[in-house]
Amino acid sequence: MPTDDFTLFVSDLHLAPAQPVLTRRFVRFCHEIAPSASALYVLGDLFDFWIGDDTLDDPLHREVCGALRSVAGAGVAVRFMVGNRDFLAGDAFAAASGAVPIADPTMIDLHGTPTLLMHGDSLCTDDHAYMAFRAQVRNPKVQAQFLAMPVAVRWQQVGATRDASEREKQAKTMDIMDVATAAVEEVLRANGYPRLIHGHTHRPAVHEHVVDGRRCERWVIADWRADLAEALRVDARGVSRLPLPL
Ligand code: LP5
Ligand code: MN
Repeated sequence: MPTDDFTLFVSDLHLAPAQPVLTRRFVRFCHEIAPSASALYVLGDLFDFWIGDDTLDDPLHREVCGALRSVAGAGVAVRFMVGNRDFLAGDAFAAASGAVPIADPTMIDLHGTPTLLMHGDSLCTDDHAYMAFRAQVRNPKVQAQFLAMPVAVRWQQVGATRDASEREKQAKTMDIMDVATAAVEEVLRANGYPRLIHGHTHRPAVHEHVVDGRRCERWVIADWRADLAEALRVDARGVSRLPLPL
């Protein structure tokens, strides 16, 4: 298997108009690095907030969709999983970006290694307040009501929700906001003990889980910051972290 056959994973970029440096970096990544890959997987929270596909004309959204489209146009399989910030990205976003939606979780084979892809938030099962919130906002009826509101009202609600979330996070321990080992073990067991790749926690690391005597690696992707960003690169030799240029 040639080592130039590689797959890239990014997550938690949190692209937002207030952080143009991140968007510049993403566009550069899409033009200079991603076109050489066989596939690019975006594993959630590409956007800091996505309040509906009717905002596709926002300058940031146009720029990001254009960049992704150019990757897809180069023959790269571009795949997109939603995160807890951009789960309202739907069919119109997919059409505009050329990124094909994938479910959370999704199992793929990478050079013979079964690999499970997730955003990671659904593994934070000790965070009961978040799990209740998640169940509520993933309810299609709640989403339809939200999407029926004017954009300005949606932004107000998202702002209030973000503030409430930030307040509540202050009172939570780091342990509670991390993935729960029991949830990780359950998903590994249910999927035949694969390698797991996820984001969400912003705690880049590689963990080893021994489940029913089977050894599984769990790779946590880093979030993007003004001074540091990375992609995970997987080729026939394994997984590595690829620092991205400013
Ligand atoms: O995102 P992150 O990593 O900072 O925190 C998450 C959890 N918080 C969230 C909330 C988002 O950050 C902000 C809202 C996104 C809105 C998406 C847009 C579309 C909305 C569509 C609605 C149908 O995901 C945080 C976890 C943390 O990860 C670690 O896993 O702890 O969870 C919380 O903080 C949730 C709170 O504990 C409970 C929720 C409080 C919200 C109450 C809403 C009140 C305002 C209502 C206004 C109308
Ligand atoms: Mn997230």
